[in-house]
Amino acid sequence: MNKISPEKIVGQFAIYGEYIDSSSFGSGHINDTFQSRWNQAGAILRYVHQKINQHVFVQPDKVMENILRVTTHIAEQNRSLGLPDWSRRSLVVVPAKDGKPWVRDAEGGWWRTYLFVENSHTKNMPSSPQEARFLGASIGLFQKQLSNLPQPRLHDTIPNFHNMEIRYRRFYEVLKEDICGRVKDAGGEIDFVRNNEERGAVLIRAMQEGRIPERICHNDTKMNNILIDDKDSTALCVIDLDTVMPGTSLFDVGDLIRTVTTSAAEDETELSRVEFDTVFFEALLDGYLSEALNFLTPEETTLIAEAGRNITHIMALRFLTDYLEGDKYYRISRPAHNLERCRNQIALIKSMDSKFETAVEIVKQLTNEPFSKLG
Ligand code: ADP
Ligand code: GN1
Ligand code: MG
Repeated sequence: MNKISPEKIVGQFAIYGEYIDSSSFGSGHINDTFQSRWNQAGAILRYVHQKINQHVFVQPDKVMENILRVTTHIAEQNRSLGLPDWSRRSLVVVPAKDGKPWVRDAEGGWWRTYLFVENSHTKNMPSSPQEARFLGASIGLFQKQLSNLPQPRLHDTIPNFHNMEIRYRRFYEVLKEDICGRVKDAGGEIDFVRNNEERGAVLIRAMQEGRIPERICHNDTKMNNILIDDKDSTALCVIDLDTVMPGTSLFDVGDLIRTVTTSAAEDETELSRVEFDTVFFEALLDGYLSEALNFLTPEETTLIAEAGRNITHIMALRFLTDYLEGDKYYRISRPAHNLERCRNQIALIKSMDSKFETAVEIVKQLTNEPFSKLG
């Protein structure tokens, strides 16, 4: 539960009407999210308010600068394409009454407001291959639409966010310090991440060596960061834009694979349920490549199957590090939550490993004979 209340804050945004009420909203791990309701001449409208996590995003003004540029650019492209509902297809920032895209609270916190995208929902797992396909297409489109964002370069809101060399360095420091005395409870998980360090660096090395290009990407494309249209289950709007910054397309496709092709939630503790599903994998990539195939390089497509287990590996390492460090980063709802998440991600990597050849074959077929199978 959120202990903070948005009531004193929301009135400082340029929202017309009479405030009715507000409540906690969503299930993100990072920011504090609320919805509010307003009576606008008899019609009830909702808004989304977020208190930005300043422990994670140390320069919220830079985050908001990126978000304004990205959302404006995508909205312009959707408008010019004549897409209906363009204001539901990218987040719309509601300014404060003083014109700024944020409001500061008495404790120095940073708040922002978005139009509420009505008649949409998020999910932690897809219900059908078709839904997976829509999700993949939405991230392919997102990357495509941002590929012509004018200069300057976006800010690195979290420098080295997916840099495994740096993530490992931090892990070894935390392991050595063992400030919570938890190392003894995580022996198997620690061994796994130690034994797999080399392959964990595969994407970051490909970037460092210039084998894959830098592109603007989202960097946090887990499926509940995509709003799904209630009406037809199409993927409507990519949200949670705090980490949109330069990276590789493979970070996004990797996080989609991690979250869309698993048969269980990220914190499922019954590990026999955690399985990599190749049918969802094929559908997801079929959708993604329908938008992305003509801008990806051959080296990028070759690494797609690897990207799924690489991002899952990053998450296993990050959850484990946070557990050992005393749960400073991710919101938890039970004491060993981060260790459970780590175990789950390791189980998913093992399942991905056991079907890796099939995954590679699927990517090969889709990239030679793109998006033909699912119609
Ligand atoms: P976090 O960074 O904590 O994950 P998100 O930006 O992902 O926060 O938002 C948390 C949740 O709030 C989302 O999963 C989604 O359910 C909901 N949400 C966020 N923005 C909107 C919006 N503009 N309209 C409707 N729902 C939203
Ligand atoms: C966080 O913000 P949210 O809950 O959508 C995290 C991602 C992780 C994800 C794991 C800024 O995403 O990197 O993949 O949790 N976001 C940040 O569920 O660290
Ligand atoms: Mg989120």
